[in-house]
Amino acid sequence: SLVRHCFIAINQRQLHRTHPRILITGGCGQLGIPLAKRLRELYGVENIVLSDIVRPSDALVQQGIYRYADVMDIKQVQELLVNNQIDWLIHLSALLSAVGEKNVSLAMKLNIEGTHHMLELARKYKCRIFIPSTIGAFGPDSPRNPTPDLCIQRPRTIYGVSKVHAELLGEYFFYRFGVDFRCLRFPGIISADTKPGGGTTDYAIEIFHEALKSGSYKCYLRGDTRLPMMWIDDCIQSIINIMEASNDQLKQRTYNVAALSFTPEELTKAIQKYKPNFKISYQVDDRQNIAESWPQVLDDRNAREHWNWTPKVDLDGLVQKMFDYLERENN
Ligand code: AKB
Repeated sequence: SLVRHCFIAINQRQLHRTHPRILITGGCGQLGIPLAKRLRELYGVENIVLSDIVRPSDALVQQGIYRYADVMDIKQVQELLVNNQIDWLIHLSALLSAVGEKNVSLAMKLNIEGTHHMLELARKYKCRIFIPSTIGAFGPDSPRNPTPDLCIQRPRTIYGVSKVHAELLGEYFFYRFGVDFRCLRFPGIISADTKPGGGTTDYAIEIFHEALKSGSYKCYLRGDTRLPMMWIDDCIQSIINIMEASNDQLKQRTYNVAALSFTPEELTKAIQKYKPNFKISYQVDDRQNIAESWPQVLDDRNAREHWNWTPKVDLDGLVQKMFDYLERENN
């Protein structure tokens, strides 16, 4: 009969599914949009569900499936996961470091309870789950140059505390329930086409916009504040690499990933190669304290050794890509 025929066809489609079906939460932020774009190229538009609580732009809707999902409402995410036969969860919803300090209760709710919900769903439905961590998961007692994967972690921001919580809980779910939890500690991520959402490393993006707009930038960090940073394409590639790595390759569940480290002074010099008249001045605020408690250089040798992590973009490459994109946009 027709019903039986359809049933067999659906089952065959499932059996022959070669790509994972992926749900991205908090997908309208700095990482979600470029990540969805790349995953759609790799695994097919129909296999990637981007979700968030914001109204998407027309362009975003045209790129593929977009659904409303609030990670505070576990049932809603559960329904999305079941209806779309999700295999991998990529949980990006979080308040970042600077904005988290301005709204600690919301950061606790979203970053901690949201993570509980996603880990529970990964356990229940046997999904592979990726949750990003950050250099913010380290604190003033951690070694800062370089900072290894395993060391003292006593962060002083709610963002950092919530990310250590995610690392520990994810690893607990892995050892206790076999949840395929994977986690990367990211440096400041620099991108041209998507904006960061209230972090301490945001200066390294704002500076480019101001260099083009006004030719000068007032930086909220001191000129000698060294922080680890990474170009967005490298970040996206690292997520894909760790998600595709075999369980044998992963000797641990949480890895540092690094690319470069620079100070505002060094970034200014690199910018001045393209814009010789560019000027920087400094007006330091609370974010300086946060930055000073974070790693200056991340030690990512385990990621390099275990699953061949290799970033591609250096400081000059990053500056060039940033100006290329922004100048194209302005014209
Ligand atoms: C922030 O500055 O809060 C983020 C991060 C490094 O996690 N960009």
